[in-house]
Amino acid sequence: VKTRRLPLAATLALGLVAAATTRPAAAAGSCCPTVTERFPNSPSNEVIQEFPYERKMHTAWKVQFAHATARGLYITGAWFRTGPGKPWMKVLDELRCVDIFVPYHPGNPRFYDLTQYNFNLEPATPEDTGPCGEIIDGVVIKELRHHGVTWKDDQRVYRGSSLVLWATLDAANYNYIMEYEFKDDGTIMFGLGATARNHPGDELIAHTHDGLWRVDVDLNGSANDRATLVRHLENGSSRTAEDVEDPFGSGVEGSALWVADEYTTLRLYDTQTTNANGRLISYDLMPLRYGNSRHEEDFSDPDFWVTPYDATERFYTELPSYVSDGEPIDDTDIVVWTVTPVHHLPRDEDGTFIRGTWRGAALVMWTKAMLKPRNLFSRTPFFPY
Ligand SMILES: [Cu+2]
Repeated sequence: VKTRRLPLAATLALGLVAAATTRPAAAAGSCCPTVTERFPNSPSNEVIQEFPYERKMHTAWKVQFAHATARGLYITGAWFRTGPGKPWMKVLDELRCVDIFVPYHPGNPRFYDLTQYNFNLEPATPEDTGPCGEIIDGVVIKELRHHGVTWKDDQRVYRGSSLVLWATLDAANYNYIMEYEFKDDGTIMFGLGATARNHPGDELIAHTHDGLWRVDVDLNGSANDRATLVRHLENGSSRTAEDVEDPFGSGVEGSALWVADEYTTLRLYDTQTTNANGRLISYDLMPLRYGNSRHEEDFSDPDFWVTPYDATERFYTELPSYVSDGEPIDDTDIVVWTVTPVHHLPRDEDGTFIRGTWRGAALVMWTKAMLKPRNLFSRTPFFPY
């Protein structure tokens, strides 16, 4: 741990939205905020993280999570507070990786790492937590992570932080890091990091690891959700461009492609909630990926699916049948499904055979998706107005 003077923005407290009005000082000689105990009245599966700014609480996340065999780590609820005195606003209901599809280039094997096996989370180690983390339930790591510059304007700058919850799915030889990041500006990032030992017998065979996600955004509550598809279009020789926004699936459940040229964005509104400027609040779902995974399986053809909420619909591979009856999805409780694909081309950095035994660990390869707030604030967060 380096000893250095702390910038103001780094004096964050791993904190609690208890009645406390004074912030604990940062630990001397540490780049970490002081880690305090969890709020005693919180349920054991809940963490609350404040992001103070100029000695007052500015934003905060309250996140509930769960973990289970064949499910790994998942989020069961998340609420955000946009400022001091503002109420908690619900953002997420369940956010879960419902399967991980792993097809190998020769056609076989084709693993479903969550629904085909009973994999558990790997016990967390002190080395997992880093300097600013703690272990919960022996398997979940909660950390405060500095994510760099949030905004900068000449001599002014705001360096942001995130509450990160992660755990490692022990998929036999393989490991998946399941990570959920809640940024101080309201952004949520989620994804899988693929690592550990390449499949025995297939160590040098290329494959993909497709994280298949069920994303239940319940902005300001479960009712009155609306999904639209936003596309960027260039108008050829006129040199103009436009962005068009259409109701997802014309208001009926279905699927859509992510088109890189169009910056395709799935926008998720609450139709009844506006910010101080009178604009509807929403979250933009944006993939952060290197390519698209397309396989023989029908569910892999599109990149986004939207269905009405149905507690019995839990399997990504069943999506083509879920949407076949064409239920309406506008201004109701909806669920979004999307994929975070990792393309794994084995290389020597993954490991090597030493006297006939494979030794090494594939360096973590990430693919994520981002939920970015739009008009959730009415002006720039953390800006010294
Ligand atoms: Cu792999």
